[in-house]
Amino acid sequence: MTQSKVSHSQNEWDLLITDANIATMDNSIDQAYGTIENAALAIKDGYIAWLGKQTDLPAFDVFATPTISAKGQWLTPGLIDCHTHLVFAGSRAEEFEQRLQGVSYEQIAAQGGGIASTVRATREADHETLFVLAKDRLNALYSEGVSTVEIKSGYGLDCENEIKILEVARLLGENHPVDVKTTFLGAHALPLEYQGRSDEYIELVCTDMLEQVVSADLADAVDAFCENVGFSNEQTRRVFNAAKKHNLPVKCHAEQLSNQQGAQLVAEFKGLSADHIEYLDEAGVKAMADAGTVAVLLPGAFYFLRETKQPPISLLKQYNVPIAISTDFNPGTSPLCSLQLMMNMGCTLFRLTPAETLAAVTRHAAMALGLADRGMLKVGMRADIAHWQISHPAQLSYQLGVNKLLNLWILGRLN
Ligand code: DI6
Ligand code: FE
Repeated sequence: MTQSKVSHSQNEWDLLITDANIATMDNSIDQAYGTIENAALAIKDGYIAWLGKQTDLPAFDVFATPTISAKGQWLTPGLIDCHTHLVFAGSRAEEFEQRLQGVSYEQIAAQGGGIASTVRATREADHETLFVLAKDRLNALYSEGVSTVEIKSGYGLDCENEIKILEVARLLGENHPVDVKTTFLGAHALPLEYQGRSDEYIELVCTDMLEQVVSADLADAVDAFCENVGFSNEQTRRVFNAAKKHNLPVKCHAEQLSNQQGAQLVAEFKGLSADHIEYLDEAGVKAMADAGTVAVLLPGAFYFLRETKQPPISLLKQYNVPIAISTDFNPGTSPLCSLQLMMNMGCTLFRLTPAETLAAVTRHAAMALGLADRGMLKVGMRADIAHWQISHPAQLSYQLGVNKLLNLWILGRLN
C-alpha cells in the first residue's frame, strides 16, 4: 500500500530501480533467465538490498530514496569476461595474412612468430604504453555491459615483464570502474632464450617469477597453456603445485589444439576452470564435473582459427558442468573485443541457447573466477547491474552492432 511506503523504516536505500523486468540469472527461480517481471531492485552500499515484484515492495522512505524507472526495460547482472589477455603491445595482422594463405598457427609459432612476436613488442613497451592500449580494450568491453574482467599475463615471459603486465592490469582495475581480476600465466609459451630448455623455464616460473608475483600480490589465480605448442601435462603439474603452495587457485588452457589431459589435471587440483576444450574427451568432462571445474568456451578463438572440432557440449550438459563463455581477447587467436559477439557465437557456432549463453557470461563466468558475490541479481550480491533497451533477454545474443546498453552500475555506482 502506498501509505506504508512513506513511513521512515530502516529501508534507507541508496537507489531504487522501479518498473524493470529482471533476468536475475538466479537458477533457484528458474533454469532459464530467472525472470521477475514488473520488478523493482534496491541498492545499498554497493550491494543489492532488495529485489522482487514491485507490488511486494516493503516500506521505504519515498522522500529520501533516489528512484529511477527502468521504463519497462530489462536488467541483467553486469557481464563477466572471465578469460582475456588484454595487456599486450604490437599487432599480428601480418600473421593473419599468412594464415589466410595457408600457414598454420603451429607453423607460425615454430618460426618464432605468433606469441613470440607479441612478447617482443610487449617487452619493449613501458607501463604507460601498455596501460593506454589495454584501457581502450577495457572500454570496449565496458561499453557493452561488462563489469568484471579477468586479465592474464603471459606476454612477458620473464620476471620483469610478467610483473609489468600484472602491474598494468592492477592499475587498470584501480583506475577504471570495471572490476579487474588478474591471472599469472608465466607458462604461456617458451621464450626464445629458453629454446630447448623448457624444464628450466618452468623452474623459473615456479620459483622466482611466482614468488615475486605473490609477494607483490599481483595475481588472483595461476594459469598454464597445456599443449604441444605450450607446456606438457607434467610441466603444467609443476606450475599447479607451485600455485598450490601459495594458495592460489589454478585454471588451464586445456585441450585447445590436441588432448593433453589438461582438463583432468586442472580438475585434480580442484581448479576453477578448463578453457578452450575443443579436444576434451568424456573422461575429462567427468573429472571436471566431479571437481566442480567450470568449462570456459572461447568461440572467438574457435572461429578465428577456423577450428572445426566442436567442444563436447552435449557431454558437458549431460554431466552438468557449468559452461562459461569468454572473449579470450588476444592478438593471435581472438582479436575480437566483444563479449556480445561471443554470446552470439555461443549460439551460432556451439548451438547453446540464448539463456545458456547469458548464464555463460554471468553466473558461470563468476564461478570460473571463484567469485561468489556476483553473476546473479540476488539480495546480498554486488550491485553490478546492466540495464538494456531490449524486449527480451535473448536479444542480447541475437543482434549485433547496435549497442543496447542504457546504464551499467558497478558496485552500485553509475559511471
Ligand atoms: N591459447 C590461445 O588461444 C592464446 N593463448 C593460448 O594459450 C593465443 C595467444 C597468442 O597467439 O598470442
Ligand atoms: Fe587464452
